Amino acid sequence: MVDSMAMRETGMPIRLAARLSGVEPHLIRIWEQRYQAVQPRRSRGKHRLYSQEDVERLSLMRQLTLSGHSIGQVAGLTTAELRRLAASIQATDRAPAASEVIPATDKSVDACLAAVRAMDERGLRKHLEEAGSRIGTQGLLVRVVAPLLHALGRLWCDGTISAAHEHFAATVVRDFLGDLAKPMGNLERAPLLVTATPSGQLHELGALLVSALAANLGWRTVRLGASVPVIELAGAVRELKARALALSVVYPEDDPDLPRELERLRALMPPEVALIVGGAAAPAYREVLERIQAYFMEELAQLPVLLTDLRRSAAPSAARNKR
Ligand code: B12
Repeated sequence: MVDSMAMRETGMPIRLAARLSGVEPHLIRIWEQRYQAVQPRRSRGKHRLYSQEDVERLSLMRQLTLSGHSIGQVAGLTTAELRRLAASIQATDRAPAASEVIPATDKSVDACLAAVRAMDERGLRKHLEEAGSRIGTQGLLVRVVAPLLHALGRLWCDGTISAAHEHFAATVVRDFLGDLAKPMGNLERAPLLVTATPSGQLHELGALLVSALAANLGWRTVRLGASVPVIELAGAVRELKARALALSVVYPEDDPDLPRELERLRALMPPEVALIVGGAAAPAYREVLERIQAYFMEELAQLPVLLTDLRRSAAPSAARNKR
């Protein structure tokens, strides 16, 4: 079992690093021993402990090797050089995604878009429900709802749909996700995840997607909604004895106050509570996220692995305070 507190302070074990990066443990060891691709710290018991940056390096090296580079060519690059190289490859010939957890968009997205164009709420809900029963809730969230939202952004941008269509769709999707995020069954002993967006971040559907996914994985979730001041976030996490706080950061990507606010948040939160951050604008705040050792997730589909791990390694205080 992973001691999450130790994990936050000193790194993660090879098993979790492998699952998050998509590189098998034996390959990680080979890349490390032969090519010094990463240099994990060691625990007192001499186990390897990987940092978030190690995981990112492994994930980038995986993309690059899958797209034809040899590990010897890329292992010595700095993390910034790896990012640049991976981005240049993606721009031309998109390499397979880091963890291959980014499945294809489901066919129902087109039907959902047609319902949005017709502003047909019943139709949109029907397509979402039908997809959910066909591919399951996780599939629905990752392969239908997220791609649908991305498509709406593109169509709004190129003028194919109006702002009214986008507002309509966001409203229906928000209600739909809200239903999915509601607690199911007896969750007395389940770990608790608080979701929100921080001050200045008004796009709330990423946080709702996370709530719905966590609820589907048997977590209790408390949704605080959009643009929540850090003092309130930290207070709620303490009061609720949450296991983790998930923040969605979508727009803008250049809020000069957000890095300081995130640092304050980390300092105000109990150290054993995991801070998870995702959303399209999150990479723009990568520096501060690394500094405060937040779990930075590029894809919603990476979340189940982390939640499963956090669940297994229930924080001591949460375990003591089962409600
Ligand atoms: C719905 C929507 C709105 C709604 C929001 C309603 C609401 N209640 O949330 C409304 C209509 C209000 C709106 C307003 C605006 N919007 Co808007 N909006 C969108 C849209 C279509 C979806 C947004 C969304 O929820 N995305 C969240 C998820 C679905 O996407 P994601 O960030 O890529 O996250 C993925 C993962 O990272 C993960 N994830 C997200 N969060 C988290 C968190 C954790 C912990 C984890 C693990 C994972 C995770 O889930 C996603 C799926 O994989 C996007 C299109 C898009 N591409 O996202 C535009 C978009 C974000 N909006 C945009 C813009 C420009 C605006 C406005 C400025 C428009 C305007 N001129 O008024 C305003 C800004 C308001 C403000 N001050 O913030 C731009 C931003 C472009 C940019 N980065 O510069 C986008 C990208 C559209 C576009 N193509 O141009 N918007």
